[in-house]
Amino acid sequence: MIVPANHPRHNSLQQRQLLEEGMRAGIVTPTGMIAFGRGEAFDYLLGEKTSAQAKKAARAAAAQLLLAKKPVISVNGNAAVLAVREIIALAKTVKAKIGANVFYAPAKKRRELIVKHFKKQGASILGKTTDARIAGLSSERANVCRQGIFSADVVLVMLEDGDRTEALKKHETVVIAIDLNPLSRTAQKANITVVDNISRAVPLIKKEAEKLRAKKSWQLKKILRGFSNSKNLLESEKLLRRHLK
Ligand code: PTJ
Repeated sequence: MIVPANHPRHNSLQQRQLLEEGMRAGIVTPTGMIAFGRGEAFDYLLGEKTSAQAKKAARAAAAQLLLAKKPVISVNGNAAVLAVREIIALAKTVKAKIGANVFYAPAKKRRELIVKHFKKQGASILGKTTDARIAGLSSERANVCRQGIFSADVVLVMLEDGDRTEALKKHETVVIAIDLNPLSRTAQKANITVVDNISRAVPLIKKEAEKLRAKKSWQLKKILRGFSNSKNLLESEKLLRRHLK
């Protein structure tokens, strides 16, 4: 189906279609549709646009990724179909590896399909096979590549359940999350949370990274010192409440 360009809900309908196609291709888990629906509801309440809080968090996220020695962008089924080109572009800008990591079965098959999906767009990513486990996770999310997520100092996660952020933090990894729900466990536990739709947040972090690329490391660290995730999340929550009044 072609979504008419002038339809008032064009972006949302297009994303739904990408998910539907992704599910038929075996990349997106059926539960991913539910997760997406939850995100859409939050996006609606946030006015479907990037907030000032999200912009601040995106700047901090860009600074953190540029400071990282071994940054990795972790992608699951939803992220792969919703933002494949944007993720590749961000990875190039901040010199990050990309790794497929999924929760739902058939995990190995789905990771292979995600790797293939990125390959079609010209990017080689990790995750086809795994050779290490993140401690404290009993789900498939524990299975990672030693040279990727396992040894990363900074990991960007998006559209996720909360367990892994907690486990990664115990593993002494700095976690940046993209999550439309400022109250979610992932959002609350991450070091930096960008409360925005991944379709807007990923290009925004890239844009910020391009602006910050020439900065010295002390200048990037200063940006991080000036950012409080808890305050930023509280502001995002207030924004939601204002929209509900
Ligand atoms: O591909 P897999 O097997 O790894 O599946 C992963 C899913 C997405 C099914 C799984 O991680 C899951 O169930 O996630 P949750 O617990 O529903 O959490 C998803 C979070 O992402 C929720 O807080 C949503 O509000 C948020 N979210 C949904 N869509 C978007 C989003 N955040 C940013 N952009 C979106 N488009």
